[in-house]
Amino acid sequence: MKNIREWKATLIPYEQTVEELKVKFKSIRKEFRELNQYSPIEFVTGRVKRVSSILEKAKRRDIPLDQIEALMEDIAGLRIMCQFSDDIYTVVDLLKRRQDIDIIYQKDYVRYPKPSGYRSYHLIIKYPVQTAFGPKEVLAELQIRTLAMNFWATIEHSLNYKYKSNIPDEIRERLKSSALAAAALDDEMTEIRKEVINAQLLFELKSNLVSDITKNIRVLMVAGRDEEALQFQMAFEQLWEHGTIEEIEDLLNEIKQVLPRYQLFKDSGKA
Ligand code: 0O2
Ligand code: 0O2
Repeated sequence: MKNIREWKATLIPYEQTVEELKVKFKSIRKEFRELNQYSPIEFVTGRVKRVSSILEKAKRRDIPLDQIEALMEDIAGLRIMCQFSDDIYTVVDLLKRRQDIDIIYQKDYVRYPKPSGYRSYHLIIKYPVQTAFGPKEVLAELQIRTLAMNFWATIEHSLNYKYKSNIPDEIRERLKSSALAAAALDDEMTEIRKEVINAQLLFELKSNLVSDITKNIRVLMVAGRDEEALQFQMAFEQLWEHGTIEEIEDLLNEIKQVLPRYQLFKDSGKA
């Protein structure tokens, strides 16, 4: 049986793994933010299992004490929280492309939830750390989940703790249905996000068309073709508020047809 000092020495590489990976995963978020891009990572947490929990799990799983490091995969644990379920798979792809971690296996409890209702994507990895005494490879567990999945898992974990894993059947059933509600919330948020993105794209398209139309009407005026310019201006004002994208596009094409090629304003970005 290890003494406190020996446990400390055993856990140092795990502490280092958690600290290093926290910095690395947080910097993925930072990079996206600095480039003004959406980050699939919302936040990152991590911990090293306490010695009492390691010993308790070893006993529960019949893991010989001299094989803990080889057989206990979650002594170092990191959690990556995402806003939307789709982001989980984006993060998994990002992690699979990294050269500093070696993925040993994965468990997709997002598509295939556990009987308890638990959802998360798990990656078990091997990570090389440089210690004061040379290189060492340690196992770590990465849990990737949405904020809703995390909310559910945190509460379910604390209830399991409170009831010492003997949660009454009635509460267990209610937890299962609240897991379904959390999954429905994730789905609904994903749908809302898609609609918002589509609305933004339509808005951008409309803004570009409007900008091209007004610039080409100005070209007509400069060319002294005031009457046509006025007609197009009036047609544009009618479409501006309630016209469809197709109608506005048609109007732009009409204007383009009456303008000589060399006078055409083609690209709103290069005016
Ligand atoms: P809460 O409210 O659940 O967050 P136990 O002895 O059962 O309490 P054990 O087996 O030591 O706990 O659990 P573990 O896996 O060591 O986790 C200890 C605490 O760290 C738990 O919180 C976890 O939720 C939290 N934690 C934070 N980040 C991670 C992570 O990346 N992986 C894992 N597995 N746990 C993480 P509490 O204190 O029980 O409260
Ligand atoms: P523990 O039991 O102390 O490790 P397997 O042997 O393949 O069935 P294993 O090794 O239990 O699975 O891994 P699994 O099921 O992937 O779970 C690993 C971790 O995921 C757990 O570590 C929890 O942090 C989390 N987890 C899995 N199932 C649940 C669940 O139903 N509810 C909650 N809240 N978390 C879950 P632990 O807790 O240290 O488990």
